[in-house]
Amino acid sequence: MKRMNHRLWCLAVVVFMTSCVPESDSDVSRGANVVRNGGFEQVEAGALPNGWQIVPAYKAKGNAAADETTRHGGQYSLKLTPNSKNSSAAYGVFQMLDVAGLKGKEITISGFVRVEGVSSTPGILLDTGKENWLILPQNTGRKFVSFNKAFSISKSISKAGLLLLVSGTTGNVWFDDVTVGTGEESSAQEDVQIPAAETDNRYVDKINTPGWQDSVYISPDGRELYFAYLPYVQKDFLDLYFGRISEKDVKERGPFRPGSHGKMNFETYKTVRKSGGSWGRPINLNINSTYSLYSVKLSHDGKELYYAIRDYKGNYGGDDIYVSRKLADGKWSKAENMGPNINTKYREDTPCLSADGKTLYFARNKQEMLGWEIMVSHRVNGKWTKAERMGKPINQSRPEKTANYQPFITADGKEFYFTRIQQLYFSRMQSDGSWAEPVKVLPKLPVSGHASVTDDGKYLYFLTAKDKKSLKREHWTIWYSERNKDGSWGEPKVVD
Ligand SMILES: [Ca+2]
Repeated sequence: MKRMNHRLWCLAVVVFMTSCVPESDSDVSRGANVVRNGGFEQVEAGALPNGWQIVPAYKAKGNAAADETTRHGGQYSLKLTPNSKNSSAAYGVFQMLDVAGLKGKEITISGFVRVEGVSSTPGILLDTGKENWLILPQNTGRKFVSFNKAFSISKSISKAGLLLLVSGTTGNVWFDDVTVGTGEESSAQEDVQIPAAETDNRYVDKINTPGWQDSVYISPDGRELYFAYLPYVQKDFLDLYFGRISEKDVKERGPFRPGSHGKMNFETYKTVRKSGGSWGRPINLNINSTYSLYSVKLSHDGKELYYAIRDYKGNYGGDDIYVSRKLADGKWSKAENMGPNINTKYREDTPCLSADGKTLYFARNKQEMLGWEIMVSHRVNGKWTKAERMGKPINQSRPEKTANYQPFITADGKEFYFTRIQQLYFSRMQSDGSWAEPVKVLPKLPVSGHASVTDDGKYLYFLTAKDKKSLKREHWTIWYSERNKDGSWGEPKVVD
């Protein structure tokens, strides 16, 4: 699925959940929570099957109709024919589900699909305020193939809709025997994120995109690159597809993302370096949810992941710092708040653990833009001590007039990188153990931030603006620099 399509799908879903969802339950299926008419039998050929409606995404064109000539058992299938002028426009049908029967359950979506000649990937979305995607094959070779995927549904959902979607300009997709089955009680708890059944069902095609890249981090071994991503909705994009949403709306409510009902959130992706040196497809981390998750950093043993979550109900206030532990299957455990010695009613973010795992650096802000200070906490007998401000010269004497944030300490503990008002600085540890006066790392760049350095000291990854037109934070991209023999950093290069 191309990223553009994903973005449009997102918008389609937002329109769906915010403007189209019936508040009454008169149109929901009952009983065994099986999708009504998922076999598409109670219908006339050429008509839209009963119980299904067109997803009201603006200007997404196509046709949905029962087809008696192409079917998987039964009398009919549902044929979707995308016919939008723009290949990224999503088209599809939906129906509301019985939300009471889904809450806190493990559910399975299954059925059969045949895909021919579409210019983009079809998919099924179970929208419960959280995206539950089932991405389907782009071509099934003129035959029906089965699909089946399980999802854990939170107890706190208030609506649920099932969407069958395809984007593009050409081709046909047939669905048959679409079923939503419920199983045992889910282990999902109230209002916590639910790890996706798979981590690779949502992705972006590239690392640097027209969307918003943030908080990049290179792993200690240089093999994994993490970054926060937000498919920023451009004004021209809105005008093109969703003319009813004004720029004022975007300013007031933020850009749009499904699952958050009008508020868009950062998600963190990971890409792994391939044997040839290029980066693989960025994969959505399983701890992402309906909040902004950003600024991830690994412990050096790779067993812990530290990060920030913005404006989450479980926070002490503002952004808080969380930790997840690596599970046996390679996924990350659910977000665990680091507690009141680290987190407060103020904003805490950009954590960074020392290589020995005993010191945690992060940033705290007590006001709006300025006022960021770098904090430090120590792990003593497995517990984190009450965080204290780092002294000068990393922090400054008038914090309300400046900002120091995004700390990073190198594996040898001798170089300390951080951002001071949109410029990367670094300080070297002196022989007496104190930090030298910080200096700019890349003084030629107009802006820079979020530095991390590989353990071998050879590579620096960071964010910057490619030119003066890109100075707005949402237009920065991910760059790197290679260490020169004299210890300085070489000409910055964009990551592709
Ligand atoms: Ca906080």
